[in-house]
Amino acid sequence: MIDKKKLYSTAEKQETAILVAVSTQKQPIEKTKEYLEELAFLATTLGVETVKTFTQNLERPDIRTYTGKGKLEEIVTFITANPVDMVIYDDDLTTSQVRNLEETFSEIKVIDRSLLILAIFAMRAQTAQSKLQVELAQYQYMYPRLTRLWTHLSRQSGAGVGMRGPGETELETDRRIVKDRIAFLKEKLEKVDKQSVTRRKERDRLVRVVIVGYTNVGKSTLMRGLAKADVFAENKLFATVDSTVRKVNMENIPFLLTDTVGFIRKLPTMLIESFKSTLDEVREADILLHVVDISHPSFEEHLDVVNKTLEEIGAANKPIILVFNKIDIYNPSFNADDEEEEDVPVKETTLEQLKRSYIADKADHVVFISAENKENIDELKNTLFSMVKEKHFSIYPNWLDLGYTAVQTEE
Ligand SMILES: Nc1nc2c(ncn2[C@@H]2O[C@H](COP(=O)(O)OP(=O)(O)OP(=O)(O)O)[C@@H](O)[C@H]2O)c(=O)[nH]1
Ligand SMILES: [Mg+2]
Repeated sequence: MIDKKKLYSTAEKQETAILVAVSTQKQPIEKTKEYLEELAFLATTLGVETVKTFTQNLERPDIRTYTGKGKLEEIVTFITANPVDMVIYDDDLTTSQVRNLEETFSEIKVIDRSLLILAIFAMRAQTAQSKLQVELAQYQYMYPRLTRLWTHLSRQSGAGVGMRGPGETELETDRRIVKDRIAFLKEKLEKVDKQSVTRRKERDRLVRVVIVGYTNVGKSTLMRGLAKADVFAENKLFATVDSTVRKVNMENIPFLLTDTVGFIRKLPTMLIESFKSTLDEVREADILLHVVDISHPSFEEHLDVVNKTLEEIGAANKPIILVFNKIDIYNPSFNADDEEEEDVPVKETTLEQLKRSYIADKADHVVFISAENKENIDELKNTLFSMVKEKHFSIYPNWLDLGYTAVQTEE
């Protein structure tokens, strides 16, 4: 398999990139700038340093070279004077765009948004299942795009796609090899998926609570707080790619709490397809804890992205608690609508103010917390517990007769 870790290795020297995005009528320049910040964060996660960003206002991206000719020349001039390792585009590129850009930039790598996200997933995958899921998604991404870049990369990695028979045309051979590999991975993944379905079935039929949300909002930090689980949390995107499940007891009622992969704007569709089994955890949830990073200037857009992704995977319309996290660093001046509050320092935005704000009306169950500082966790626990209890007694109406007593345990 093409080893993205090797590709973006930071061992010798930090790789550098320039980022490119186009602003359209639908995507004003402020949005574009913010998306570029996210793209730079994605690059950082892979150890790639952004040295410059380029944006251009266009009706729509150019079908041949994404940006227009003038901007392309500007980019070429820049990279001639300041050599970089790659050019990263904030949208997905078509095969012909990749081809044209590769020709223009010659030795410099051309990377698009999906490729970047796939590389991060490849770096983060821990279990055999998620490794297979990512590899499948990578090959599915690669198949329609088999271009010079890929043949070049595959030769470097020296495995998988690189093994071609002599005398055949490279691209055709690559296509066949990739196709075979996809079929092989699908079959292997199906077996692993079956095992995880069995594993899920074997778990007690306990109430299942799944933590969902945009990437880097604090899902794993919350999981640690609620389940005392030793899960990995980091200020990087997609720290979590595999799911972690823990059994939690609240007042003698057990339930399962799952931390899982985060979502992002334009999550590559092949990742959603390949991660079907991981996302089944979300689909099979009884209750969702949707965590939102309220300190992020675009938290409302993130909320929409997550809701849309939940719809896409068939997990909408579940009982949900909307958990606004990171209230300790929330700065309301980010909200353009709240101009009067522009100068209110962070500390003065009290929990009470948040509860009275329009944000509190965003769902039936809304809780404001700081997972890191353990602020207002009790309110979250109470809300969650009453929902878990209701569901639990609908599954086990005779729970109390089974010898379990619902005593109030001390915190
Ligand atoms: N200030 C502040 N930071 C927080 C809070 N909760 C989490 N963080 C930080 O936010 C970053 C991301 O936290 P994670 O728990 O890894 O987030 P996640 O949603 O699991 O992220 P992914 O697995 O990458 O999708 C870490 O640096 C945390 O320390 C909070 O309440 N306040
Ligand atoms: Mg996480």
